[in-house]
Amino acid sequence: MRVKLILPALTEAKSPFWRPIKYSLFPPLGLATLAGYLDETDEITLQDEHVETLDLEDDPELVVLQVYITSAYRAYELADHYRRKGAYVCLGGLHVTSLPAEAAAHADTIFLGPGEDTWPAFLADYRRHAPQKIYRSQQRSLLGMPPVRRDLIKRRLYLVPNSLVVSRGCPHTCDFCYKEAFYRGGKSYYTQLVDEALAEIERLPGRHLYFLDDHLFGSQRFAASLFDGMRGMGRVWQAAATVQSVLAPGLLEKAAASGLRSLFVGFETLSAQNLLQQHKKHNLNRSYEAAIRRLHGLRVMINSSFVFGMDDDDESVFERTVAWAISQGIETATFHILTPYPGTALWERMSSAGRITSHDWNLYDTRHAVYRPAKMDAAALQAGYWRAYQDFYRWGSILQSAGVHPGLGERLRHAAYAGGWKRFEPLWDWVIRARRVSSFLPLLESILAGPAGHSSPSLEPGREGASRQDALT
Ligand code: B12
Ligand code: SF4
Repeated sequence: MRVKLILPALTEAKSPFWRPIKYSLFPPLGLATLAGYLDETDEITLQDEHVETLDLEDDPELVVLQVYITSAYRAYELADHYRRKGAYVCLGGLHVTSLPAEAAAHADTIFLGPGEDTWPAFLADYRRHAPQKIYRSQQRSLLGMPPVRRDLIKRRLYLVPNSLVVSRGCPHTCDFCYKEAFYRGGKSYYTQLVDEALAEIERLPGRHLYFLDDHLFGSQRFAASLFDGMRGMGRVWQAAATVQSVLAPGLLEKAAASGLRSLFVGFETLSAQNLLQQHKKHNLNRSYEAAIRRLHGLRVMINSSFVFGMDDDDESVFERTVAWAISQGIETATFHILTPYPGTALWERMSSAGRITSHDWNLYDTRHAVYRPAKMDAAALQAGYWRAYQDFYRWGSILQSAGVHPGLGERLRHAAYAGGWKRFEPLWDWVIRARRVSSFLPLLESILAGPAGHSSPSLEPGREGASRQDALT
């Protein structure tokens, strides 16, 4: 069978004028996961429109498209194209799960939720010529799943080819998060077996890893065993977790000892009122400053996530948030405009209050206000969002924030890392066009690893030194 898997891109990612590095970071892991269920005899093509021009003149029998909200229109265009050519088209992913009726108009079969149960079921039905129109995921498990088909990934086109997920979902339920809508009808948080996760890590070449799990520390037991197992592997890695889990005694130390060098942390807002309204209760009454001190104490850099436009935010929120982040020595920040994704509790609340102002999914990219904010107007929200990025990433701010760290090594690492992402964007644009992104991975690894001789203070003496680090780099 000739199977084509496509990750469609939103327009911005293909711009002939500007290619932001974030679209060349991670390969299409979800599709490579689904490819693992295909037969050895199947002829498989995997294309990621973020990094390559799609070949639309081919003649696949089965087409699989992964649909995010911001790439939905493009995905439908591609689906219509291949259906006209006589291919059987499958649509799945987050947006299909949120709005199945919309997606069904462009597909032969749609899939709701994660694919580990529905996709093999469909393949069996398809091969006996009895596919259904819709498959809903119910059996949630990662046990015994086939290896991700990484051989289909064009590693040289990505800065971070070693992305992986060892869990799905998250134990929490924040109103604005995609996850409740996506995991409806089954478990919304589950993990791999530690041994299977470690085996997957062993299979990955090189040194750097990026865990794309929503909350890698979501199960303390799982995370602690994983980090114990990773110790001595000589990896440097990045991931995402919550303030609460950072404050949990012992876990962060294990993470740092196994190579954690930068953590994405969902601070989201400095307002308790906002946290309450969005049901992000696990951030309430937690000292953000204490979490930051713990991370920096273990020499873990912080990528802080902030969401602007919650109901307690007025126009002062941008300056206040940026000033606080700089004063804390936070290395990088990701700002978002609050976005009510269809299917979420936030969407329900905004819709019933008549506050949604746009149904153009292209604008649901966390950079546009698609609803009426409570304490400022939409234009002020958008302007403030862009100002926050400018203010946080100007050289003066980077140097001020780097100066908060006590050691010269940490200051230099801070400036190199923050500057590298945002101040050298023209360089990234050139590197992407020259298709040389992967040559920058060693630089990323050495910045993450930190100053020469650096090791986490929590390491047992000699432990990391005796690792397979040299063989891996
Ligand atoms: C990596 C990532 C990116 C990467 C690349 C995406 C990629 N290579 O896949 C980059 C950096 C480019 C990116 C960009 C953006 N992202 Co993003 N990203 C992620 C992240 C962290 C991980 C995705 C991943 O690999 N997951 C692991 C794999 C195994 O799971 P999966 O991809 O979901 O695939 C499974 C299922 O979805 C399903 N499935 C998917 N397709 C199909 C098809 C069929 C036929 C079947 C059967 C099943 C199926 O089966 C797969 C296996 O279970 C997610 C958060 C998350 N945890 O998912 C956010 C996330 C997907 N991103 C999001 C957003 C908003 C964005 C941006 C708009 C952000 C911005 N402001 O710029 C942009 C634009 C995205 C776009 N291209 O349109 C939202 C999406 C919301 C939505 N409703 O669509 C998420 C959920 C983050 C969040 N918490 O809000 N992103
Ligand atoms: S903690 Fe993060 S991943 Fe978990 S539900 Fe909240 S926003 Fe989503």
